[in-house]
Amino acid sequence: MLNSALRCARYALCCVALLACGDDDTALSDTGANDTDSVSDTGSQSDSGSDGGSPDVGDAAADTNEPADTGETPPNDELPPELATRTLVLLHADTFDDQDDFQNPTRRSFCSGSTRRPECDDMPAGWTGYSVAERWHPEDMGDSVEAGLQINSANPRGGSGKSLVIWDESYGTPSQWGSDAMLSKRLDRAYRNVYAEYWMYFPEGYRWHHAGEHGINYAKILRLSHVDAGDYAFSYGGDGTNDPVMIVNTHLWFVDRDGTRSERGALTGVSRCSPRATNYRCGDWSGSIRGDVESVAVYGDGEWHKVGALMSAGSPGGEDGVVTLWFDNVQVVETRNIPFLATGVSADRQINTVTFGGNQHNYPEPEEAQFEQWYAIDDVRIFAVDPE
Ligand SMILES: [Ca+2]
Repeated sequence: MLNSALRCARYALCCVALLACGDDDTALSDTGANDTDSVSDTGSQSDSGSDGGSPDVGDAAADTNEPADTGETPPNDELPPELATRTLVLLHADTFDDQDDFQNPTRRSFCSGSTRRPECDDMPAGWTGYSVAERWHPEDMGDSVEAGLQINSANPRGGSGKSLVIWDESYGTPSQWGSDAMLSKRLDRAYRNVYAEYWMYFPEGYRWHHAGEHGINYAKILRLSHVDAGDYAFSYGGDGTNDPVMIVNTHLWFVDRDGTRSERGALTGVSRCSPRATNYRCGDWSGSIRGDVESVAVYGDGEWHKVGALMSAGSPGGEDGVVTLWFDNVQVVETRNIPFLATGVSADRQINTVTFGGNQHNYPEPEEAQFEQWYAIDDVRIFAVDPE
C-alpha cells in the first residue's frame, strides 16, 4: 500500500522545491508518441503514418495559442521528492477549467502543423494539436454515442471546473488497437530533460479485457517525444514524424490462480528510439520500462491519481537515456541506459512535444455491443528539468 503519511511528508518538501523554481519561463519544449511490446502495433491508428502524416510547411509556432492558465497557480503544487534538487521550469499547465467545451467534430480529426482536417478552428487554448480516430461518433450516430476527445464539466478533478475526458471504444482483435484520442503540446523548443504529469480518473468499474484471452490490455496516456520541425505531431513508426519517443501506458493484469482471479495494475513505459527508420524498436534493447503499482485500486477505484514521467533522451550513441515514473508522487520505476539516440543521430533530437491520451488495446465487449467507457485527465503540467 502507498504510505500516505510518507507521501504527505514528501509533498511538503516538494512544495518548497516548486516555489523555489517559480513558474516564469525561460525555456521551451515539444511532443511524443506510443506503442508496446507483446501486442502488435499493426492496425494502430496512431502508429500509422498514412493518415495526416504529411510534412508540414506550416510554422509550428503559428498554431500555438496562448496558454490557458497563465497567471494561475496550479492546484497541485507538489512534485516528486526526487525532483527537489533539480531546477524545474514550468512550460505548460492546464486545469481545463477555463477552456471552452470541446469535442472532436468528426470521427477522424487530424489537427497539427499544416494538417488540418476538418478546419481545426476549435483547438483548445494553449494546445497545438489534436488527433482522434474512432468508430462511433455523434456526427452520424447522434447522442447515443460519444466523441472520443472531450473537454467538459462532467468529470472535473476537485468537483468543479472541467477536465479532459477520453472515451474508449471496445472493438478490435489481439493485434488491433481501438479508438484513439490525443491532445498535444509542442514546446517552444527541444529540451534535454522533460517532466510531465497528469491526474487521471478511471471510474470504479472501468472494464478491461482479460489479458489471457485478448493479449495484454493497454491504455496509452502520455507520450514525450521529438517531432520533426514543423511536422504533424501524431505520426509514429518508421515512416512517421516522431523519434525518440517514450510512452506511458496503464494496464490491468488478471492473475488466475487456484480458481481465484486477482487483479494487478501496472504503469509501464515503452521506448522508441532514433533513427525511427531503422531503430524505432531500439535494437536489442527491449524498450520496456516496467513499474508495478497497486492494482485495481489504481485503475478503476473512482479516485484521482497522479502520474509523473521524466524523460531524458541522452546523447547519440551514449545509451544514457533515462525514464522515471511516479505514481501519486512515489517513484515506481527508474530505467537508465536507454539507447534513445543511436550513434550518428543528431544530438538535437531532444524532447519537444508532450501528448496526452492515446490509443487503447482494450475490448471487454464484442464490437456489436458498441461499448464505450471514459476516463478523465486533469491538472496537467509540463516542466523542463535543469534547462540549459
Ligand atoms: Ca479541472
